[in-house]
Amino acid sequence: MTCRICLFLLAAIPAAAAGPPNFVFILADDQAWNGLSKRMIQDMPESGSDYHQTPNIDRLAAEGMTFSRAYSAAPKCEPSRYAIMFGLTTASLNAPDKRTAGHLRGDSRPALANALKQANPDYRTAMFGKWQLVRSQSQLGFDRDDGKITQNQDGDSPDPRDPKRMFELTDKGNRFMEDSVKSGQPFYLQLWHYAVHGSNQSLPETLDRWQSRTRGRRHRDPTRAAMAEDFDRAVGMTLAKIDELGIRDRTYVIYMSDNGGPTRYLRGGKTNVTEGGLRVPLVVRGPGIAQDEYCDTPVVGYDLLPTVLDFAAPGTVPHPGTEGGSWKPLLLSGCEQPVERPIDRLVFFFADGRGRDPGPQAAIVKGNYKLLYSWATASAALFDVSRDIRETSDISAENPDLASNLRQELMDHLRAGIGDAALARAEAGDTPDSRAGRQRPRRGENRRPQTQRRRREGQR
Ligand SMILES: [Ca+2]
Repeated sequence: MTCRICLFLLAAIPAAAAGPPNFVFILADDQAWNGLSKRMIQDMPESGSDYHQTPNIDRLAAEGMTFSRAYSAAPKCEPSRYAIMFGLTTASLNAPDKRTAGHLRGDSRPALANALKQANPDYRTAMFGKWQLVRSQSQLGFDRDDGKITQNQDGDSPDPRDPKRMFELTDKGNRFMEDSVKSGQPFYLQLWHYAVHGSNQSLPETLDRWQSRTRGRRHRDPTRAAMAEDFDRAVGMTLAKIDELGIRDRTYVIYMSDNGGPTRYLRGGKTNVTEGGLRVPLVVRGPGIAQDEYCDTPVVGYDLLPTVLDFAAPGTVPHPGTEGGSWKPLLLSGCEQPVERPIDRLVFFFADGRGRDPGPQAAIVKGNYKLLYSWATASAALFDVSRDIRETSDISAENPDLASNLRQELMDHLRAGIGDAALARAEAGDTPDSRAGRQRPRRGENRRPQTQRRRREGQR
């Protein structure tokens, strides 16, 4: 172990010598925990796809650390992204869905790019791709963005050679990296892809190849597999540019999905706070991180803000109230060091229960234990997800004190975030989204006609 730590320290020296590191944060949309051909748990075949092929992202994982138990902050796009930007749980942001984002508590806080530029004004920042947040990219600290296009929910593209606009935003990101290197400035680049959200789009020739291939059991939709392959190619173009520019040894690449998706293994999927909705692929590569490591420490999307600050400007204290913790000690120790968070719990809250089973839910995670609470049944269930990843055995009866304490801690956290009145409404079945559901869709939210209808893959 001593020798391993020495290697980590030696590997970290070039980054320190080269000045502040760069960051490329690639966020997939709706990619399931087992949506990559790379397994998220080394000895568990079900943790990888038996159909999709993602060689470039798999290679990235082999060059860095794969997280077996990474959680999105929420089981849906907008709240998950808000939480990443502000380093807070969606409950504390009071942003369980985009319709409630108008009264975000995070609005007065510096978002990730704001905080990074405050810590070191030399940083150039850019955000390309799916945004969907109420406040603009520039308000949240980005120097460059691609504007209104980011309100395109599905990323549907009129260009058959650019499915999901994946190559367009990759090109923008590559040009931004080139410019940053030319100017001699460190950079933070967000590439928030529209892939692999439905509706499925891919290059025609890619789809042709997948139509004739033998399908898997967990994944079996050729239109989705073709989109995953094209998306992986786009990620490969970003990685190739990093190598071409000669900045791999001072660039951290973070690859993650914004929420879970269909796995045919884990319980639930998108819009559930069960493992299927929250557990996502996460890979981090960069200076000081050993190759081909797996880490089963629980981490969450709202850890990214303190992680980036810790690498970019060591010693910078995140804004008071930040709930995420830095992954830096963990990444540089081969998963030996813990993630220290101001609060010793992960909390998930999803209030949008309109027409969905099982309705509004919340969850709290502490160590191996996870307590799920459902407003539809006003009941809680306790799981040891280290042994029961599929959440099949409720152990609350055998652990009544633990279940009771976790439930109380969860409700206290929610109450502090959304307030007594909102919590009382949730208890009464009147969630923010059940009320917002009666509103008319906002302008710009209408989808383009789908080019390839997504086939449902047994999400539940
Ligand atoms: Ca999503």
